[in-house]
Amino acid sequence: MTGETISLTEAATRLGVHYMTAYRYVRTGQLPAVKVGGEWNVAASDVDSFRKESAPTVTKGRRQADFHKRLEGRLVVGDESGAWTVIESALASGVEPAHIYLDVLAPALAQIGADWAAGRATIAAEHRATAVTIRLIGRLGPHFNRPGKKRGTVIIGAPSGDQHSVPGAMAADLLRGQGFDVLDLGANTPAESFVDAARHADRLIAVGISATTGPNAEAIRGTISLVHSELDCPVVLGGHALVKMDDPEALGADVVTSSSTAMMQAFDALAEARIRTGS
Ligand code: B12
Repeated sequence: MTGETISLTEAATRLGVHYMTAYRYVRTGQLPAVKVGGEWNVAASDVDSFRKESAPTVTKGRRQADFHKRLEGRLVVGDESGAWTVIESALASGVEPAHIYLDVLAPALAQIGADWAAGRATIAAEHRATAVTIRLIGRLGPHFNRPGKKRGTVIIGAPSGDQHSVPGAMAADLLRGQGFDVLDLGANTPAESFVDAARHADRLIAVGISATTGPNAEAIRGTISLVHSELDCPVVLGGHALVKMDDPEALGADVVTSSSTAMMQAFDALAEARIRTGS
């Protein structure tokens, strides 16, 4: 926190609200704050910005669109209960669970990653954010359960050498919401483990490779090649790493997707094809 720092009591006075109201602003991620010696401290500049943004001319819609900003503030300080309060507020205002991932959590993480890359956020902040994110995903998971017969199984995982498990976990829930059974193998998955999981899957639709770490083409290629040589099953490749890759199609996957929407369409199409061929 840079510049003048004030207590939450002082912030409440400057905002003209009761202390408990100011506390609620903090816990719902609307007002950034850090706890020092058991007391919440707030940057005076944040109180000024908050006051301006809360002026009557500012619409309610703008505040609602800020869920990802609010969440980001709670994630970087590792405040799980505050982060969950932001998610609950978003759900209560009608944001669908899938959009909590795509429009609230993913942008918050992207901003944290960009801040880390630019030297504005510490590695510790990124780790705190990840730890809370994993717990938020655990709490959001049941929102993606769909009753009824499943459309088949998708195996998903990050290739060997890739430590990013969160993107695959989110992709897995999005697919569960579309009626698939999903086995999420997590980060740094050996190629053989993809094959082993796929061999034992009930009505296998496809293997999905979640690639986030950039320079990892050989591990991705090796995984795709082993799945193809051992099993008769399509491989779908997706994830943030593809954004910077020159020619991801050359890695040998049957489908390469560039967005979450394209990912869902790809697995939909593979499930439909399976029904058509009766395989
Ligand atoms: C959290 C995080 C970490 C955590 C991961 C913890 C975990 N358990 O997941 C830790 C701290 C371990 C980490 C490490 C590193 N990270 Co990192 N990390 C991030 C961060 C902030 C968030 C990632 C995330 O979860 N995003 C949220 C998801 C939802 O976003 P998404 O990727 O778009 O996922 C969607 C789609 O891709 C798609 N999808 C995902 N999987 C799949 C699979 C299939 C089959 C399909 C079809 C689609 C699909 O669906 C998802 C949901 O919509 C990103 C920033 C960012 N922009 O994302 C950096 C980021 C990914 N990391 C980066 C880097 C550089 C690293 C490190 C190399 C840093 C270092 N020097 O140590 C290491 C890599 C270590 C390794 N060997 O893998 C860079 C990657 C740049 C690049 N492409 O190479 C980023 C972009 C940060 C940045 N701005 O520079 N990181």
